[in-house]
Amino acid sequence: MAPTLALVGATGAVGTVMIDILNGRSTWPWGEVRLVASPRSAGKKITVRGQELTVQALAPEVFDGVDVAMFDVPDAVSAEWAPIAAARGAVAVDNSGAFRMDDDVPLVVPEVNRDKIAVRPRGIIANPNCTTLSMMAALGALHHEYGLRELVVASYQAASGAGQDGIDRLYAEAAAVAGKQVGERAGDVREALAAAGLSGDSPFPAPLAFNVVPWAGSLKEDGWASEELKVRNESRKILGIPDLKVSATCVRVPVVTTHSLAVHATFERPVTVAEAHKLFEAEPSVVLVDDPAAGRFPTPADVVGGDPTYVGRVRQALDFPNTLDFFVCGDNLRKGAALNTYEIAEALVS
Ligand code: 11C
Repeated sequence: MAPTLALVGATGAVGTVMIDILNGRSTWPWGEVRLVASPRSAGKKITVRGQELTVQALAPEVFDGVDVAMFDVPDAVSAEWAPIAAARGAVAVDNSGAFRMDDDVPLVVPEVNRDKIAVRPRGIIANPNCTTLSMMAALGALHHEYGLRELVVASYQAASGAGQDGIDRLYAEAAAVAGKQVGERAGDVREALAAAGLSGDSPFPAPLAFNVVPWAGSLKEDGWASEELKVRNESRKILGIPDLKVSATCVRVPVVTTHSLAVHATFERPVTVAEAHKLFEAEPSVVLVDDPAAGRFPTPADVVGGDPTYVGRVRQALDFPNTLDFFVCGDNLRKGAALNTYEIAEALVS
């Protein structure tokens, strides 16, 4: 019998993208699909592959008979419910941060460490953070050939990383500054937002319109942001390099969807730009766009809505041996979240 798939968080920002992904797959290994959400969203109708489904309220019984349950919900909801799904016989594929660093939970990017899905003592597989994920296919391909040793990254993260609230806030701020001459005097963006009633209650700690904000996540020890530590710890676990040297600075930019990263990666062996290009071209989930003379490189405006991650601006670092600099862009709601989760689910039944 064809396996049963559940999607928990079917009505959220990532869940909505997941529905789009389910509807667009060219192959379909599943039988029944169950959509699950909070009691507030229960009863909603959503069409999946031509069939209108009713969203069910999250309860232990919804996992009975489910083979794979994908979770696109906040950390606390996953922490409580993924083990319940696993206890009822499903494999939980969780997109939250609740289990990623648990030794008994594999953290999987199929292009890089697909083999890890086989060993899952808790019945849970974790999906990485969208910032880490956006560079993993490209980095994994390079690491496999040249042995990654050090990684220094700066991220340029989209508002949708902060969920629907982040998207709504960026649009509201953009409307408040539209047509105004702001960004020329310290404080004038804040004044424009205040005049539009947008002085508080933002998911971002500073204005995002006409600005960049060097912060993502929550405050951790010694001034690090949680997002920066996730990039470090998750990269080490996915690539299987526990002592990888990593330093990350995470920055929010006024982009709705698609995270970008400037990557400075040092390898055990020398690697040329031509060799890196060849590897990127051979990786099906990476698109190489690297012709600066023609003004061609990846940008979020061109990448959003796509499944692959895009790589460009590949350079050999002038003053650092065995080091490449490059720029990656990935849709943080697709490969960065829903798509990778779905690819893990599909790998489980293929
Ligand atoms: C952001 N990357 O852009 C975060 C969102 O650990 O899954 C995803 C947080 C996570 O704010």
